[in-house]
Amino acid sequence: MTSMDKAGMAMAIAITAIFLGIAASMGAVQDTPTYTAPVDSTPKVSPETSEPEPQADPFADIADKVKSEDDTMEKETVELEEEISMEETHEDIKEETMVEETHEEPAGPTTHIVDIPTGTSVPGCEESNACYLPADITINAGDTVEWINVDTAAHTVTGGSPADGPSGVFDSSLVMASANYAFTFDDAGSYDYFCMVHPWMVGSVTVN
Ligand SMILES: [Cu+2]
Repeated sequence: MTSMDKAGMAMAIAITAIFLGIAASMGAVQDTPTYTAPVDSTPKVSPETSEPEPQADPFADIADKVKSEDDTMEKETVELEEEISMEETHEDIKEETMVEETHEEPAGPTTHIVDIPTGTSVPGCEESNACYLPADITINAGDTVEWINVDTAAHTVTGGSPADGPSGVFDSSLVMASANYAFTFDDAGSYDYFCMVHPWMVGSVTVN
């Protein structure tokens, strides 16, 4: 054995002695009836291990998982918000286009004349669809139709049809000879009308 080995052995023995001493003292402590070892030793052991993190890791994992789910939801929310803002942009463009189209129309609302011809108080005009002239007219929303009774008899311009009766949308009541009746069509649609006195008299207004 070299002196170094001896020194090593001595060190080992010394260390072993220290451990034995500690073990003995711990045994002595445990034997002491007044010492409440579990309560006192537990807080001492915990800091010595200095590894509270492994215990916290499962929670950290859960926290990370929750956080990543939150991030995913935030991403989805942002994507949805982007889609909504894109739709709004499209609507804005549509509205702007519509406004431009409205501005491009120079004429504005117009009045269209429809005659109630002579001799319509007896049947026959319906054969050539000439009880109102023109019997079928197409106009734009906001335009007015003015019916002029050039006949010697009184007539009506009544929304609806002889089969279904008055629609209630418009009704001139009796328009006497040489009198007239006007109605402004604000809503697009197809409007049939007839004469309540002479049910063969029918016409229509198509509003674009
Ligand atoms: Cu009539």
